[in-house]
Amino acid sequence: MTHNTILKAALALTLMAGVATGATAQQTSISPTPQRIAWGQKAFDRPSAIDIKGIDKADRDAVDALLSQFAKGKGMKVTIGQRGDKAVRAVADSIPGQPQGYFLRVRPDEVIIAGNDPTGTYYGVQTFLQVASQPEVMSVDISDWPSTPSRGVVEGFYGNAWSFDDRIDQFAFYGRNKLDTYIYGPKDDPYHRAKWRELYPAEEAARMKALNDEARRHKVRFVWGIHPAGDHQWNDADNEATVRKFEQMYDLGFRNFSIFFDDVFGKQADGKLHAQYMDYVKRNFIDRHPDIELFIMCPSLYNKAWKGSFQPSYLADISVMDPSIEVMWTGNSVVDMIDVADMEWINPQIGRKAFIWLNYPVTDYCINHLLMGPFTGNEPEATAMVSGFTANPMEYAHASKLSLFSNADFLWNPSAYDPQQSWLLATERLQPGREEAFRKFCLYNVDLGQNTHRLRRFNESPELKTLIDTYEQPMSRAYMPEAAEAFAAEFGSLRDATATLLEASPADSMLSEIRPWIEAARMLGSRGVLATEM
Ligand code: LOG
Repeated sequence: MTHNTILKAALALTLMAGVATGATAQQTSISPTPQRIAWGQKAFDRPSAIDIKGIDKADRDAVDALLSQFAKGKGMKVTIGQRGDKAVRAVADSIPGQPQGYFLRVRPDEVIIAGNDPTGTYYGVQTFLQVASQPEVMSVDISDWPSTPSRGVVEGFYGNAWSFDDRIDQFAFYGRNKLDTYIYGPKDDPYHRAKWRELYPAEEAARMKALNDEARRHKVRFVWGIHPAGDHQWNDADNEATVRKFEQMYDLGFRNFSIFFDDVFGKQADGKLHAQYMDYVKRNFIDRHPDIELFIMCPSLYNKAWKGSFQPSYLADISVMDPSIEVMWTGNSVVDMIDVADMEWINPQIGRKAFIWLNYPVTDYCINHLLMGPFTGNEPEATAMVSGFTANPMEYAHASKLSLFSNADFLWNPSAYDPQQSWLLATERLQPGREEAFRKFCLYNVDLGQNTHRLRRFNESPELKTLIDTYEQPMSRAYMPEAAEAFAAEFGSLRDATATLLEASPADSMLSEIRPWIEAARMLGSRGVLATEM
């Protein structure tokens, strides 16, 4: 590019940006995309204080979330409440009836946040915080609810488990993105798997309790999971050990539970024994605590490709379990995106809607890769056929948020989901002010490379690919200065983008977590520039 063309391009971009902001002044992109939204004109300038009506009756976590962003005092009037509360009676007819639904009205003289239930009120606040994140807050009416039940994460990978701080940070992120489920199953927590019979020692127990308490504050159901399948003896002693461990977790405050039977084979993978054991725990633990919500099982046969490796009756054997027990499923294979055909195959066999364990963006089987591309490949219509949908992430908790953000967006409102738009917004929210540099880096970290599970993403480094496609042939015949220039520009922009990220990395949890990949991308950029100069 000559200086002249750069100038022209820059001018064009500035003009376009100007037009765009002019037309959509201060309308924020809300994620997950609401089901119904009608924007109006400007309502008011962002207040620093709000005067809350309904504060005593409204859900405490919702009020706390509101007060984390605004001081309480003389200011904008905000009415908050739940269906049935006096404060929101005037809009009762506008509150959607779906679980976790809410109605939000932002007007020049008043804001109303009305939930159908406590989580709905909390989600109404989260949406309001996004609407009010601009200096000029726009009038809007939003009627919203999730299309998919139980949306979230299954921390179910092998290797370095997330840290305490990672998890605390994740729960706030889930709350903001309306993810309501976190299933705890890190294969390498000894008290989850290797030493499943042993109770957590006091110090560990206190930390687990702190995590569960924090999850609750963000309306996340922390599903505590146990993996006894490796050496369960299928006898009373081990059944009782399970209940004892669950009782410990119940006493710590846990109200959601799961049992994992994945990755065991032979006599440990007996469907009849699994079903009997699940029903035993249901009768002797779950049923004794009416306030327990979720009880989930991850079977040994958890994907279609493996059906030949287990007893032919495995799925039929577990299908007789109590119908309230959720059954996890990863799809057509271990690592697979979910479609309608997958659900049509599995649901009738287990006599219930499967609960999805999506093995993406987990990288425990391709650990030298980061999965930072758009979240694509799941069929929107399949979400109506699941009882829940959780994603197994990377051991890099912060970097996983890029994919989880879009997963949340997809599950909340599948028919409105646009992978590219969602990725653009996620990159902006996660690296505000540096989103262009971050996007450049991410686009070089999309594919999984050759791997045992054969999932590939071929849309990695598209700009570089275009250059190669354009110039490879003609360059083999004669040297082309414009090709060298084009390659140098692409490598140069990768080098500059990664320099920006490296500079910011000491103060940014995500960038410091993935620093080795940023260093590698910087080297690729610098080497590319040097090579083209040569
Ligand atoms: C494990 C899981 C692992 C994932 C990807 C399930 C149900 N279990 O093949 O712990 O993170 O694949 O490597 C699995 O997916 N086994």
